[in-house]
Amino acid sequence: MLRGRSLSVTSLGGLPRWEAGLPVEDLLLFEVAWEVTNKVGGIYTVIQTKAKTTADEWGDNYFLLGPYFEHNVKTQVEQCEPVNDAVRRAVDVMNKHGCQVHFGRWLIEGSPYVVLFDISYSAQNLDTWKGDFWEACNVGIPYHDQEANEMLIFGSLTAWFLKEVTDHADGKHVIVQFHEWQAGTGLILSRARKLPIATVFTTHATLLGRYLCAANIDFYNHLDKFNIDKEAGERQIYHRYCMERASVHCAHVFTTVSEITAIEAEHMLKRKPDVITPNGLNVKKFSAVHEFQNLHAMYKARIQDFVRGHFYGHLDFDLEKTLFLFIAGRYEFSNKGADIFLESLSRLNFLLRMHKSDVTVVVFFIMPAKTNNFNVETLKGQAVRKQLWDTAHSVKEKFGKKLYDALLRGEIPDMNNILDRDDLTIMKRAIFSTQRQSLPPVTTHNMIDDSTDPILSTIRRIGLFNSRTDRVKVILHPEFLSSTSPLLPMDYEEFVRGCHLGVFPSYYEPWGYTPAECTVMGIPSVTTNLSGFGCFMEEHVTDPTAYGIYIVDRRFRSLDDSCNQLTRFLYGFCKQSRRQRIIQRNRTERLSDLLDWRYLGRYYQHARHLTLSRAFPDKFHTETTSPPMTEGFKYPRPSSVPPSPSGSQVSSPQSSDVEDENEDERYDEEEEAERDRLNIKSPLSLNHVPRVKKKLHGEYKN
Ligand code: G6P
Ligand code: 1S3
Repeated sequence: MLRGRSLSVTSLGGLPRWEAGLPVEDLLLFEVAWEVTNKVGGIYTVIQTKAKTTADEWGDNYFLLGPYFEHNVKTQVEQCEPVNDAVRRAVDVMNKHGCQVHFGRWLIEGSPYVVLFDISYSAQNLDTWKGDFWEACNVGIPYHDQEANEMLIFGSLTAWFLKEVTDHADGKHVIVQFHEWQAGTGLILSRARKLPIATVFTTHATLLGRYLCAANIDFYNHLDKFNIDKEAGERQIYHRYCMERASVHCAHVFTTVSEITAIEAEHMLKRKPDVITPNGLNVKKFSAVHEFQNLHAMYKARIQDFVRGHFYGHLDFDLEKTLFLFIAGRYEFSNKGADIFLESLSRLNFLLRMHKSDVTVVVFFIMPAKTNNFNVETLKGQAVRKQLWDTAHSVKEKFGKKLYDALLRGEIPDMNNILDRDDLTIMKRAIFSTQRQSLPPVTTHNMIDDSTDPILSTIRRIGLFNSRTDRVKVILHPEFLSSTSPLLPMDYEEFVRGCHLGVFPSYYEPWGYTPAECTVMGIPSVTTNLSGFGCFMEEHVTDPTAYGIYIVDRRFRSLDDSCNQLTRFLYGFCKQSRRQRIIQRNRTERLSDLLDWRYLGRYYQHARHLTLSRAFPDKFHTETTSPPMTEGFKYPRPSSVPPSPSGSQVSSPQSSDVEDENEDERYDEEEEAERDRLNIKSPLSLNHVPRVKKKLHGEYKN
């Protein structure tokens, strides 16, 4: 089993100087990815968030290579002339030879230079370039696989560009990092043409891993048993698989984003990664700790408004005792764990009803699917809410004026007559408009594949229809969020901040940015020990649950047991008081340092050292390539145990069926924060307080 490399305690003191040993001014660094300026999935987040630290280190010698799409460039890129001679020359030469190569600065933090190739403009070369690719590696690409064809053009343009640059690099050594199979053809062609470059290939997910997991195969227990050629062939991705595997083996250095994907890569791609490069984020710290708590309150109010409209006529639950949970991401039903989440929600619903809980849980599924726009009932809900608001407002105005006039006359108005018949009529009509014949909808859009959609089908099976008696309500929003939406006008970050818990019980998740993003915003989340992020947290945080990172065991337990564990996490979360949630959010946010590129960037730096030493051994020596510090760093258990100050919520999964009913009032947030800061053992530590044991197993059957 591969061992991860831990951060050193000392590493948290400031920016590491890994690049200090490298003469950056004598080098050029290129990173190639299909998602440069082009948001498709997680690789965009990697590149975009990392840009600032890399640009800070490399300055004008850092370039990102990606595809040109007019709408992306118009909104994100400021076109300009290259300053670097070799790059300017390469762009000019290619443009003179009938290509369309654009150069500019990507308008994100760090404003890195981008070189963008117009793929469609060079499409007439496809057949010739297919021939070249065959010559290089004997991989043929079928004409009907449009995506693979586009990647071939992208790769051919990349290799051409790198050839022009290296021909005139003026003694500078060139490092090129290629992300994922889509960028891999550029690597294969560059190596076949023996370009003098040091290469890194990074895989963010293997093709076969994604396909096999989505097919509900017991993937992790059979890693060494798959006939991989056959599996790829049966799924008609053999050529893509060959492109991926060839890229992996052509690279001087092979990296991947997590240990779990390293193991997977070893089996699926037959090479053990040289370096694991965990994904980071560009973390922005507020100067005052309470600032992110205020944002939570502010955005929660916006979500509450939406819920008021969505559940009009059925708003018989207390919004102050309502928790907002969500799952978000690429719509891969079982890979992203939507299946087990729904099952757990059904069990949670049962538990909350059985225990007559006054808590209501509203769960959002933000996963894009094919739709025909918003459905009428959902839009009507927001219109009804608005109408009620306007009615209340106009009656309030009249009431206020009458009251004011009466006070001016020195009278206390007769409260029985302060509202006239018209006011009562308007209010009655407003109330009548909230009557509805149907239950609040479980989806906000008209789904094209309504009858076969996996989320809707499961909702039908488990019967979570938003009825009055349900304590768990479900809303599928099959479109990414946008601040310009007429329904829920919030962008993703605002929405996350307004929620209470992100739930991402993935089965296939090489890294998993969604829980990481929650963490840096101080929102607790659920992840799994099959996700790169979950494993990373397990490794670096002594008691992740204490910090609001709930890790579901999907590796060593049956599906049903994992489901019970998730239910237990959710039920425990529902039993927390507001004060306990606030304390937990403070703790969650403290982990954000661990996820900052300023620290995690060192693994990329190490990969660059390593590739230079392998590609140019005479010039760069191996002793400069030792891996990042390995003495283990762990976030300690918060000093004031119990870390998860909840009724049923305890620090670690093993003991999570222990309860303490009376903890609620025992903590003072400020006091605790100060104790943590000074690392003083809490006098209120409940380590020794007897707890009521309660078995939750067996209670979940509907
Ligand atoms: C933040 C705000 C508090 C608010 C709390 C609600 O901490 O600063 O003013 O009371 O959020 O927390 P809850 O978990 O109930 O949404
Ligand atoms: C992949 O994107 P995905 O959601 O298809 O790459 C991401 C960035 O490395 C990673 O976070 C994710 O787990 C992978 O699956």
